[in-house]
Amino acid sequence: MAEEECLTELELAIQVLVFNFYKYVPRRSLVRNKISKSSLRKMLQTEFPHMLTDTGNRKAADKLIQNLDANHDGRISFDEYWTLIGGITSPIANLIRQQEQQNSD
Ligand SMILES: [Ca+2]
Repeated sequence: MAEEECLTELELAIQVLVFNFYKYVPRRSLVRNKISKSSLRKMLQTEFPHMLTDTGNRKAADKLIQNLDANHDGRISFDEYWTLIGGITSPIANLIRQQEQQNSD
């Protein structure tokens, strides 16, 4: 990997997203590369306080986590985590598109 100072803002952002996943994978289960549902709940509350404001609501968080666990193995894989990132970014993309449309009117 190139020196960090050489990375673009986008590359750094991607690194942050990847590192964030591994921050919540317990060291002893690194091989399995999966996060437990309780760790994901902690991640939602700690890392997304502005974007996922409903996660304090345990029922809403449980429903989100259940939906993310696509293969129903009770754990969150990197791919399933990435679905969460996609779900968070897509409304932001829509908002930017709307603002740009309004600005061009
Ligand atoms: Ca899973």
